[in-house]
Amino acid sequence: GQVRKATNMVCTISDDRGEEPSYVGVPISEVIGQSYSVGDVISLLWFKRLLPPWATKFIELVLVTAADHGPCVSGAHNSIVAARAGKDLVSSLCSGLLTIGPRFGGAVDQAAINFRNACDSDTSAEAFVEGLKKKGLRVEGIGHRIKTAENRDMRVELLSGYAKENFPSTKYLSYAETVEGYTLQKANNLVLNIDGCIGALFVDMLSGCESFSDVEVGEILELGALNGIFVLSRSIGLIGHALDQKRMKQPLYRHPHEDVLYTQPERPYK
Ligand code: Q5B
Repeated sequence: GQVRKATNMVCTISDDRGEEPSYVGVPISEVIGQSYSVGDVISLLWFKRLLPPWATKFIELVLVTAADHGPCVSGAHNSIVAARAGKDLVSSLCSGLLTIGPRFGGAVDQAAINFRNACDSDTSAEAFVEGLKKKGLRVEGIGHRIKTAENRDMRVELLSGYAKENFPSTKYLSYAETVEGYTLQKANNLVLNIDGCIGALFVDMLSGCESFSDVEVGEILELGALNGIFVLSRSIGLIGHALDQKRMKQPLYRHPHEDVLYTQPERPYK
């Protein structure tokens, strides 16, 4: 008889063996024929579900809103420097992507986890913020280099506005806004930032679309899927910056001496 051989890989999201590829069982002809959106495809391949239109529209709004934030942010800066050093497009993109982390663009999952836990356990904003401070931790999703209470981040306003109009509930966003109310008493740049807004709203979305159990929502956050949304979105901008530099044939970047404080000590030996 036939001997069953153990496979070396398991895949649960797509199949390319038949006449046409399929995404979580949906043939590509249906994806195209029924005009699935990018949000639908992300829902299928990342969450293995088809989510309701208000949710997939939100995913797409995040992709559009976080696609670029100018040349001065860490990621764009790195992509620009790499492109000007003559690196190819993929390397320039990767150079920018590698700056995404806890301080820049990669605070989405941790912000979501923290806001969710604190909200679900009825922790006051003060206890939440001061508890993190005691542990020497920053409040992920709070704070911005240039945005302040007086110079609000339009992206946060737009995403919050959409959610308040279209989500069944925005209780985690409300919690994050209460935290912002507390942190703004400490410094006026400790605003709810784009990472924190996306994080809180994703928890509202995942909890509100009735497709996931509480455990599954927690698992999605632990997997890092929400930072993945920022990575996907910002890749659009990073590629744009690399192409922009190459198109203009910009020369090698060198940081100006006058912008560096040189403080090496006197030579301690002969
Ligand atoms: N302090 C974002 O800081 C930034 C605090 C805090 C408690 C906080 C900071 C931060 C948490 C991580 C986060 C996402 C590093 C940001 C993004 C995408 C972007 C980027 C763009 C785009 C900014 C000065 C003093 C210190 C700190 C205290 C600051 N934040 N304390 N909790 N959250 N946030 N990241 O202004 O006593 O002097 O030591 O880490 O959510 O990445 O546009 O640029 O689209 O590209 O550089 O929007 O907030 O100030 O680090 O010198 O801190 O404030 O402990 O206190 P700053 P720092 P002290 S959105």
